[in-house]
Formats: sequence, structure tokens, C-alpha cells
Amino acid sequence: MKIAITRPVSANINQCELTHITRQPIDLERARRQHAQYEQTLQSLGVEIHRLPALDDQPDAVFVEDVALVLDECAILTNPGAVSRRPEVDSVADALRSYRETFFLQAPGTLDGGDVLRVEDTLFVGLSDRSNQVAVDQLEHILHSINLKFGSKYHCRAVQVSGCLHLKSAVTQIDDELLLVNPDWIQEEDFPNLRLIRVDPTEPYAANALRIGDTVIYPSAYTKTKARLLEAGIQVVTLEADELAKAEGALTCCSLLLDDRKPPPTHQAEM
Ligand code: CIR
Repeated sequence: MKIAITRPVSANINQCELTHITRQPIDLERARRQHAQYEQTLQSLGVEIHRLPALDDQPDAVFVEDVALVLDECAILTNPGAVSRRPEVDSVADALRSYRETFFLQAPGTLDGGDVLRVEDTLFVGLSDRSNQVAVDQLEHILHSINLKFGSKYHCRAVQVSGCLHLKSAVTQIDDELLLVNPDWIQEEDFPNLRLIRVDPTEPYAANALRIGDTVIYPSAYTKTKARLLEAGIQVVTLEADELAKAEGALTCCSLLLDDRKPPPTHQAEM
């Protein structure tokens, strides 16, 4: 069973962090309706929702993706790049403890989960306004111990991000070995051996898609890029996501996805 950890939109979403876009009023009720539709869409694809209690004093708390990385073997809590977002970590850590062994990144390392794109064993990590090399080094150290314990082969690949908030504003996975990218915000050469589809140039924010199995959940606003996805044979379910987009949030940001099964057995060294 796949689980999505989510959190309701904060009553104070209008005080959210903004880095690359201009502040516009966010209609709280509309944002909440769209968020509820997001949860329902996940449920319709067989995902169970684990909804955390609202954190109304934390404007950006709906964007749970930024606070942790969840692998089959462990969960790694981040030290978010925006100081205002650090109080979001503890409650997500408490929730994840019931599913996974937890590890923590530490200052001066900073990382937002939105900067981590996992493609099989590779964790592409965006070096952005929010995430730094110190955090990448800490992450590699944690992954090394996980690899030794479970026989897994995780490794990090740091990539430069510019012009947008997070790596996953610029690139997400939409099928096995297929990425959706905005080439203005990342270097396409950083993703060798993968096929890339570019967003329509008039839709720069269209690279964030949420893949659930064989389906991609996608914002209804990006019709031209959606046509590219359909042409590539991708199964797409659309929803309205424009209200939280005013908080610089996209679809992947609003959930932490995990499989509710026990971590794989620990690795037995061969005699
Ligand atoms: C922030 O600036 O942190 C929030 N207003 C938006 C975070 C969006 N998260 C994401 O893309 N993973």
C-alpha cells in the first residue's frame, strides 16, 4: 500500500516564503478545496492519505515534501533552507518514526526535499538558494551507512539549479527513464542516460508532475505541455493547482510518498 503524508493548508498561507515570484493574495478556501482535490486524486489512484494535524502558525507547512526524504530503508529529515520552515520538521519526524528509521541533516547543511529527485539509485540533489553542498555531503554519509546495512546502492549527484526555487520545479520523473524538464533552469547534460521531454516554452512552471505508478498527476493550467505528455504516451490526470502555485508550491511539494511495508532485510555479508 502506498501512503501519502499530507498536511492541510495553513490559515497563514499568505505569509508564506516567496523567492522567485511576486506576492499575490491567496484565497485560503480555494487553496483548501484544491488541496482536498489533490488528496482525493491520490486516493483515486490507490494511495492512502496520512494527514498530519494542521500547523496554522507555520505558513508553508502544507509543503511537507521539503522536510524529509523517504526511502524504502529510512527517512532523512532535512534542515530546510528557509529558517521560517525549520519548526515544521519535528512533527513530520514524529509521523515518519512509525514507518522508518530516521536520520537528520544538520546545520550548516541546508536542504529542501524539493531539491531531491530520485531516479532509481541516484539522488539528484539541486544546489539552489535552499540546498547546499554541506547537506549533500551529510546525505552521502547517511546513504553510505544505509548501503552497508541493506546492500543498496544509493548515491548523490549534485546538480546546479538557477532561476527557480527547487530542482523539482525544473525536472520531475514521468516514466521509467523519462524526465520532464525546463531546460532554462537546469543543465540537461546533468541527466545522462535518461530521455527528456521539455516543457512548452510558454509554460515555464510546467515541469513539476507527480508520478503515481503509471499515471502522472498534472496541473490543468499547462495544456500545451500536457499535450506533449499525451503524445509521449503518458497517462495524465489533471487537477487545478493554481492557488498554491501563488505560494510557489507545486504538486510534488504537497506529499511525502512511501510504501507501507517493512524495510528490506539487512544485508548479510557473504562468507
Ligand atoms: C517555500 O518557499 O518554501 C514555499 N513557499 C514553497 C515550497 C514549495 N515546495 C516545493 O516545491 N517542494
